[in-house]
Amino acid sequence: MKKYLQIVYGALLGVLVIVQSATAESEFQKVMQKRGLSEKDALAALKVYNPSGKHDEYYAFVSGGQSGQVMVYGIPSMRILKYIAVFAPEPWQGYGFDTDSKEILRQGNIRGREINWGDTHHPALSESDGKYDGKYLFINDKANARIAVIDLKYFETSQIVVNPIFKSSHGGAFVTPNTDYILESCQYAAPFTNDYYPMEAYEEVYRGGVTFWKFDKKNGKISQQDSFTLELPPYMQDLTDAGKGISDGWAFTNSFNSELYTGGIEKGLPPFEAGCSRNDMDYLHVYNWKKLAELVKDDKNVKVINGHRVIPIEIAVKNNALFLIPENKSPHGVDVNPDGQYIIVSGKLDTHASVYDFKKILKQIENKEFASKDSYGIPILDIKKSLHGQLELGLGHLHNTFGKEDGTIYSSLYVDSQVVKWNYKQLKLLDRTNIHYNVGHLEAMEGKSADPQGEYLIALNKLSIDRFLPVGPLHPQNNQLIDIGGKKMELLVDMPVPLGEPHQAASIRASKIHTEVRYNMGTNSKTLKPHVGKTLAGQERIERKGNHVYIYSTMVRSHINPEHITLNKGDKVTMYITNLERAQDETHGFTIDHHNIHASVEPGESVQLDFVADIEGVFPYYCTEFCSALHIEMLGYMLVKDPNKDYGWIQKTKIKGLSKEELQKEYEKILANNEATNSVIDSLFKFFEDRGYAKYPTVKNLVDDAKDQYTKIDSEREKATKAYNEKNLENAVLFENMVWQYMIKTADSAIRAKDLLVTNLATKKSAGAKKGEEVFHEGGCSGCHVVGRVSSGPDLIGVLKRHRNAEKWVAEYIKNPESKFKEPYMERLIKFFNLKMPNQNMKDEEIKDIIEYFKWIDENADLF
Ligand code: CUK
Ligand code: CUA
Repeated sequence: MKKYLQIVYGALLGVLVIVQSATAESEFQKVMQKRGLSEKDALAALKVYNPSGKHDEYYAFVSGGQSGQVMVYGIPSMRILKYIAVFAPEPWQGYGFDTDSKEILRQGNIRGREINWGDTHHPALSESDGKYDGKYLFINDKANARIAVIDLKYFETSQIVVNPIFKSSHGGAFVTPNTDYILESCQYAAPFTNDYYPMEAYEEVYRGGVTFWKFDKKNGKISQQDSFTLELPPYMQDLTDAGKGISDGWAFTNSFNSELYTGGIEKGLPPFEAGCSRNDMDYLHVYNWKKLAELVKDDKNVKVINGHRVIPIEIAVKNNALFLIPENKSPHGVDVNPDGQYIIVSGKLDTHASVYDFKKILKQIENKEFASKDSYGIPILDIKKSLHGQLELGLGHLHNTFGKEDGTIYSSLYVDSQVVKWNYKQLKLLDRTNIHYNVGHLEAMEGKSADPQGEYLIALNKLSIDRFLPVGPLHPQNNQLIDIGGKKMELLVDMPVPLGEPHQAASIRASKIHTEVRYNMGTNSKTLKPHVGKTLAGQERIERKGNHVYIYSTMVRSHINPEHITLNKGDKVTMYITNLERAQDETHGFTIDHHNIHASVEPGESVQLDFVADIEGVFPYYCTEFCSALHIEMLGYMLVKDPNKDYGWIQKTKIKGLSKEELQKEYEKILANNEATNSVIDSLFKFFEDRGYAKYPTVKNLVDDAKDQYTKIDSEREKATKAYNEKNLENAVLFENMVWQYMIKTADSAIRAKDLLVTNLATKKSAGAKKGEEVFHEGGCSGCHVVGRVSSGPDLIGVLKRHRNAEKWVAEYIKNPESKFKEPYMERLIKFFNLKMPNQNMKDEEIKDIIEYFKWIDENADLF
């Protein structure tokens, strides 16, 4: 066991474990024992654990199902990073509660009706040459046939489009290899128009289709007028994938109702589920989107429905752009392999996976070699001539994702609750592993791109039954992480998903995502243009135009300007809020009580809130993010009076203040205090200049923030002096207090910057020095000794120079302090600090390391 752990340690950490590991090892075993973990568990834990501050290797974007959101988590840690609000209001982000985000959410209105939820299924990352480029994410709403665009610079929804002719859509979002189009195939067939047609009109009028949403990569928007739809028979199209490599220009969509069955269980007819799976075969739709995109340019090839261009079936057929191939009944996933030659169709009701060969398909198309035609006139290819082959995988094959090695694919078996690894070229089974219950989609890293990365796989399971602490009848879903880096798949960890049902995930290497941390001052985050309500410091104001009141306000640590807003009942209010911060992560939230509004105002952002002040009363407003030590004081009052009422009887009370002498004392005290603080700040700023801080971007950001805060001091000081000269001592004290607030904010950033700069500049610690530092802190030395200044014990800089034969002397002293107390130098120190160093029972090895640490301190003495 000991040996085994040494190997594990050695292999994982890449270090040689020698004698000292005996302690670590037994600790390790103790914890394993206490928590009832096996060696395998411990190994799995090591593979997924991120110590504080360490980032994950991949992002996973996971559909949030019925929440209408997208979930983002890190892999391998499975730590949730964000829920991106898409089709549903989300208060934390202010989404749907401030005016600008409401505009995005309302782009999803259908026939004038607000839709406040969505059923998200398939996230898709934007691609360049079939590879993920990390710029945009797209997600569909199955329930309402909508597609949303998320800008990955900001992780915010930037657009929602409503399909003008579909009533539901499942097969989206899937992108073409350069993100020219986002594909969205219909699911439940319905008339394209908004008219009533009885079910008996199913064959004649109900239709399926695929919509090609034109995406403009430059401005990050779908162009609705450049988008179009290919009409398809009402076969209940399911999932879709776009071709790539040799099949670039083509796309593939499967379906499950070649029977054209229309249900009617309440009339005594067999239900949909029986009727839709009566035939042995359904249809894989094969179409040439590049050709369709050409055809649509000519008006005579299209009919316009609800203002949207549709290419009729017969036009597509006539132009050799649409074909069908039989597939085993009611399949589910369809996935094009990384080089584009093979199309894998999942069996679902059949135990076999089918691998179609695009070369064979193309040959038949070129030779016009068709087996037959369907009742809509679409040519049908021979299945045998199209297949590369089939392989029996197991029960309930739903989805696929590709591995790194050529030909490897991983498939989910919903009924068998397994993940199978196989080779689709050689049609050979390689491995299978049990997961928990009912897996739907699965995602190996970048597994649907042209460049799969392998390493990890997530299984998105529908049921969690007994996996987690019970939370009532509605269970979380269960996403499981599997290590696929080795020969055998290894299940690593379960993650409860407390949102909606996650269908598909799209993963991407973390280094490909480049986000912004702030906006240019006064930006409307939804348009990325300057906001009409952009307000800079000093421009805060309240303007009234009739009964419409415009409030131009700002937020900055730690006040909201203005702090009093008095309105008449019935006033329409437009409130603009600009977050004046430049510092990373200095978000302010804003709400006015009882008004159902909330905004999250990121650094540099301006937001707009619109509401009617329709109830009389006093309504505090405040910042909803704990943004500084004075966050709770970040408040104001909205006072709404009824213009028809007389409030003249209200007595205004005056607060009794301090005496003149007391105020004068207060004033002098705070002046002195500010001067002292200022000299600390000066020395910090000098330190930054002397050390070339600007070379380190994160340090520079912090210093810039500090300087930014510092510049605000002058005007407050002016106000203080002015008040003092006008003998308004009360205000003089308060404004000097404001000076101090800004100094504290300056120091707050500056001290963080200094710590970071020191870490950047210091020489590298030896392994011993590193350990020594740990021992120094853990052993309690840092309770009395602060490096760089005298605290309750002496400063340790130069401790190795203060004694003859110092290394030996210091070692002896740590080991046995009492032995030195009688030395004259020590007698003086003890008297000065009125404290004797206690014996901390350090081991020799630890003392050696501490000395190494002291050497490192001396090497870097000028940094402290
Ligand atoms: S679907 Cu949910 S498990 Cu919408 Cu891709 Cu298959
Ligand atoms: Cu701003 Cu709290």
